[in-house]
Amino acid sequence: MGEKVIIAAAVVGAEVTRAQSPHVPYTPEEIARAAVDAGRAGAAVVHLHARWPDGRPSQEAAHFREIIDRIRDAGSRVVVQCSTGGAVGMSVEERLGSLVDGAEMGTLNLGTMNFGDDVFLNARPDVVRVAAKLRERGLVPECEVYDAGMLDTLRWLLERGHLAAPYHVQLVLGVPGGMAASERNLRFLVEGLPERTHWSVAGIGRAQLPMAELALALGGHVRVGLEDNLFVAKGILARGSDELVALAVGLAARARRDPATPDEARALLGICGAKALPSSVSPA
Ligand code: KMH
Ligand code: ZN
Repeated sequence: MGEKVIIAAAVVGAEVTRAQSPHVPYTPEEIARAAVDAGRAGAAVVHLHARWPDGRPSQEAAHFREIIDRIRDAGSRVVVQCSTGGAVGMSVEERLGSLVDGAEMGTLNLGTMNFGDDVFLNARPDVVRVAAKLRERGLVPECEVYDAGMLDTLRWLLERGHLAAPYHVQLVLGVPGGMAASERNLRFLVEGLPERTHWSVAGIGRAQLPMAELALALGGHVRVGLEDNLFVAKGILARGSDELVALAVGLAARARRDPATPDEARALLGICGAKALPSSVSPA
């Protein structure tokens, strides 16, 4: 097989609700199960948010701890990435609650933008603060890029030493208010990345699988899952993020790309040695 592809599963997010799909996980137990299932289906990384039992977004450390403990108790070695984006309207302080022991990566949102009818606030001093927190905790940042100017912020962070390798870039395309999920936009962003940057695409809504297919062809990595898209096909809800991961695995096979295992993803992402897994999780 060909070059490895890291498939990430965004299993819950902060926006999608049970009113939209009964398959959206809410409790730590449900979110952990979704993560473990996604790992079994071929995801190497899980992008985690948390919820209160009624579905409201949560950045409570206790929720993230319970989710991670449950993932590891189930024997999964999947790479754990915690969201520092949380939900619109949360303070940065609140958003940082997710960076608990056991996290291996954390997201770093690179700028303020319209997010649907809301505003997702990421003032530059706050971006610097989150970057510093990730470094302090020894976590590999995943830089979330929604628009072209955020690549300039990425370069600014690198030049000023606020960010250094290893880091990963997630190109999130199709958020209303951000860059549309088009081939032209993806190619433009990829060309603008700093050299040797590894990148992934998260297409929103029905763009998820087409963007994944394009990323596979262009040598990038992919993110799928219910956070970004609830459907496996027009009008057919995904029963879980694992179904979307399975579709991404199929696309990878067609593109002659080989899904990375969690440990291969750790090596590619520079996580090796960053965080030890509990001894209860036996080597793959
Ligand atoms: N929920 C969005 C406002 C992240 O996880 O870092 C932000 C988000 C990005 O989901
Ligand atoms: Zn997220």
